[in-house]
Amino acid sequence: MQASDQIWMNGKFVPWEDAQVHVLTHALHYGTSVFEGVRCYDTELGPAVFRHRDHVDRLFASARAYFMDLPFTADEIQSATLELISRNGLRSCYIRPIAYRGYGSMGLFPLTVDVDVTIACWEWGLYLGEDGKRDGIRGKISSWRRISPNALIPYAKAGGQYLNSILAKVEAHNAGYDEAILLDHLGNVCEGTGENIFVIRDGEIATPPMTSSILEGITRASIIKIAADMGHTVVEREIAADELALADEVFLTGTAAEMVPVREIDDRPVGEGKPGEITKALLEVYEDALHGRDERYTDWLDPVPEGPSGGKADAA
Ligand code: PPE
Repeated sequence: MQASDQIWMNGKFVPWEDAQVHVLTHALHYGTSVFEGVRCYDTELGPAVFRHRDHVDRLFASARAYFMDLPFTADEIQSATLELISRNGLRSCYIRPIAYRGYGSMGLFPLTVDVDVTIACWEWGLYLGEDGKRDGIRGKISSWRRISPNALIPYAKAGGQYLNSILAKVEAHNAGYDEAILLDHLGNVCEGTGENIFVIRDGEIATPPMTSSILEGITRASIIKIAADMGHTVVEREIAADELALADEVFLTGTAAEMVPVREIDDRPVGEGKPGEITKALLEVYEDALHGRDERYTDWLDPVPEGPSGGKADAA
């Protein structure tokens, strides 16, 4: 990965290489962490974080789901992130805030273990590649089902939950596909390993609802808004697995991946086997929104204050 200069750890800016944890950190053993993936773009307004507060709010919602009290406020996390980007002298980057049960005691009762919070940011290209975004990717319906609300908390973005995504990702990769599409425990279409999914047929844009065990994606919400503003009908409804075979267009959305057309599912072309017209039109407006080129969506951007960047790390 592409290292940057500093990482924010529990209120201090430390050099990248010093941001270490003990091997008996609780989260390393039990997955007791909650995190976010956020992006900062080089926009018309200068470097700006996309839907920053929505991500911070979701971090706190995930933490609540696992009984974690963060020792910082949402405002503190948000302003620490902006300062971190500025100190690292980055104009565009991926941002990873994480809150986790730290070092102190072992065992499955976690409430006695302190919660640590760190924020890192670095330059990270698109998750499914630039060519994936341009030409579309090849998807495989996973034999793994998405974690169900009977066992975990699908709306939370928690570290341990990603073992489910990892199983699906490896299976898809080993079978020669770019990404897995997971069904929920009832067999309805759910999402990718790190992206939400949209399915278009006869002009209707559908996406699975909260009740299909999705992570309620912020990119998903942005695309729903943009599509509605473009006059499309977006329906949040259960999508049967076999609807994928009938779809005219399918695309995935996520912060790391952004918006990615799916050109093939299980070796069957989606529509004409290339990104469709509605997908391409949405992608164009979405790109404009990310880069501050569309006034309707500039409220989604949290500008990084200009200032002397590259401040020294705090003493350990
Ligand atoms: N579902 C899952 C399971 C998921 O992890 C993400 C984000 C989404 C949907 C889309 O949510 P949003 O980013 O708010 O639109 N996945 C993050 C982590 C990916 C990773 O590889 O790490 C991300 O995209 O940053």
